[in-house]
Amino acid sequence: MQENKQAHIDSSPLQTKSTKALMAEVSARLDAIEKLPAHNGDKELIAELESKGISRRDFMKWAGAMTAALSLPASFAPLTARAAEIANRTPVIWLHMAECTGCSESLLRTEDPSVDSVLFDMINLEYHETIMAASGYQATQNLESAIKKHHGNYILMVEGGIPKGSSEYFLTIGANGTTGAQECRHAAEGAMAIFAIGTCSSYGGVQAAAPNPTNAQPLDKIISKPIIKVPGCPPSEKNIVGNVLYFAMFGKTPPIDAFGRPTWAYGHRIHDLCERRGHFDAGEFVEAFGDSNAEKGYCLYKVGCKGPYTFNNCSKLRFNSHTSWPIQAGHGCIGCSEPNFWDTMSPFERPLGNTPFHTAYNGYGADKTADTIGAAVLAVTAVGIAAHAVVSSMVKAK
Ligand code: FSX
Ligand code: SF4
Ligand code: F3S
Repeated sequence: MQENKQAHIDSSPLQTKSTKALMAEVSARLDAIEKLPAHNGDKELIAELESKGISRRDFMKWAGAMTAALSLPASFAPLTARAAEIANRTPVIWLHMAECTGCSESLLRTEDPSVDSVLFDMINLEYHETIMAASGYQATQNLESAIKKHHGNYILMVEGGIPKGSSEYFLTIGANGTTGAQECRHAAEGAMAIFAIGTCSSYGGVQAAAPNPTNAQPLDKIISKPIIKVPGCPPSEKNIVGNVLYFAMFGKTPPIDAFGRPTWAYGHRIHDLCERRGHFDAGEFVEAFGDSNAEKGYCLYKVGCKGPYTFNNCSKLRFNSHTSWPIQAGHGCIGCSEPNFWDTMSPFERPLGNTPFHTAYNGYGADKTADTIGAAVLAVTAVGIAAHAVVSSMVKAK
């Protein structure tokens, strides 16, 4: 189980202040940010969006949806829009550790740019190895000067797991052979906020899967400052951008769950908001990939879906400009935003059944119903109609 060093900062500003007072506070914060120099000079977000075919009206609709996603009252939408418009004032240093770069790619490689991806382009990325031209000594120098120039004022984003201890040298970066852990510790010193981007940086990810030969660790095992975790392999662009906006507006970490994830994004079980949930409740399951039930869009539980144990908002916000998400595409959720999912959720195409599993909410209890149903379904799996009857009666009885 993951330790959570940040539980003490888990409180919503709306619980302690009136909406009006909070709006005034956010507005004053944004006024102060607006006075800072913009990193790309006269480039304005609205003009950039319009050049990509996204109108101001679309942008305001996006701001409304983002405000709702952040669990803020609708009256905050103009403030969310403003925070987005001035996102180019805050410098961001993005470090790559051991990973596949999928987190960056999820934001950068989009054929049909969304507000989120254009916004990400506008963000003052002072250092990001995937997109910068410099390499070798020049890159190292760029990192150093960004850290010095913006000391105390930059957001540090770290992607990837980090080898620790005697294994630290399994990951060296740059011309001087600095280890990943050294680089993280150094860059964390002057950061005003730190984001662990992706499951690797949040929980260790694929590198930390058994037998973890490089002793890869999550960022919170390397540095001791508070971290905003944005897991997912990769996380959606909305979850990255939403947390940046939240930090700009409130100057603090959003409320988090027991695994350190912001509850606005990771507060709901995939299973509870899944478009196939009606089929689960009705006992209608895909029995094998490619069967006629798959064509009908039935539930993927029996082919391994881990939606009942996974907390994320992909079913609501989806990926690639809201186009699709894993379950819509026809494969079960593999639990990619949960700690240690490579070990605990695999094999990915087989159900967990009643294997004990620890979720962020109430331990085993949160997914008890799904487990019970899953176990019953597996027991009668040979007779589809019987399974249907068993599940239906259990669902009615609960
Ligand atoms: Fe890859 Fe990022 Fe997965 Fe990890 O995403 S998409 S392996 S979470 O660190 O690059
Ligand atoms: Fe959706 Fe998976 Fe739950 Fe089925 S088991 S309803 S596919 S989340
Ligand atoms: Fe990951 Fe499951 Fe969403 S695999 S992307 S949490 S549907």
